[in-house]
Amino acid sequence: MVTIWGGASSRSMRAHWMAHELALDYEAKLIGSRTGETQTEAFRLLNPKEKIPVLVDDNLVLTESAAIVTYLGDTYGQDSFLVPRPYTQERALYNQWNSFIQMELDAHTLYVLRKHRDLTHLYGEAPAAVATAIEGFHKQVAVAERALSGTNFLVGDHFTGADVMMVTTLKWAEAYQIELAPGLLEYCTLHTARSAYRQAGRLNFSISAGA
Ligand SMILES: N[C@@H](CCC(=O)N[C@@H](CS)C(=O)NCC(=O)O)C(=O)O
Repeated sequence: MVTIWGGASSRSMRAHWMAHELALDYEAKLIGSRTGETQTEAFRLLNPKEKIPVLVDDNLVLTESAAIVTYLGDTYGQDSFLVPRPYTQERALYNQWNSFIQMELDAHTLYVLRKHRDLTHLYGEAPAAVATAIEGFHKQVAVAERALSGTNFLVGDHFTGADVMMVTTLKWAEAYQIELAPGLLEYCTLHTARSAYRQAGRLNFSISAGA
């Protein structure tokens, strides 16, 4: 049986949302970041990065949210089209969006705000890095806004794991009071109305992250 570790974060939401899209019967172990639960000996054996989300499926352990989303679609949703089939142009575009989201909208931008605005007691103050992260987010997210004008989907003509990645990231930005263009807000409204999003959200956000 699949187990997904982690809750309370946008990144763990990606994993739970995809599992719910697939109506997967899985076990959720809702541990939060900075609660001490990612530092237990048992968890560190699974993920020495001490981070969530983590997926365990038999002897496979995955510790990156985008890899988890793609693995779930590939393995449990072959007829769902939630992840485009390998060796297709759609798959190449899907991979590109996921890399873009992880690097340009998440790691280089929102996560910089997380570290140097919310968690200054751990990572220190860096006002210049915060300012350029916000600027960088606006510049990069405009690319997504243009790509989504006239369509509700990042890849092809249907919902995919790339939309799971994008919507969770935009909701994270919103939670940080970053103003999103109307087209991106409409895109979020459409996809957050999906029942899988709502069910996964109730589960994922039923716990809190540590301070
Ligand atoms: N690149 C990883 C990032 C995972 C990550 O940084 N997770 C945070 C929560 S959103 C975490 O577990 N932090 C633990 C901590 O800082 O104690 C992914 O996308 O899964």
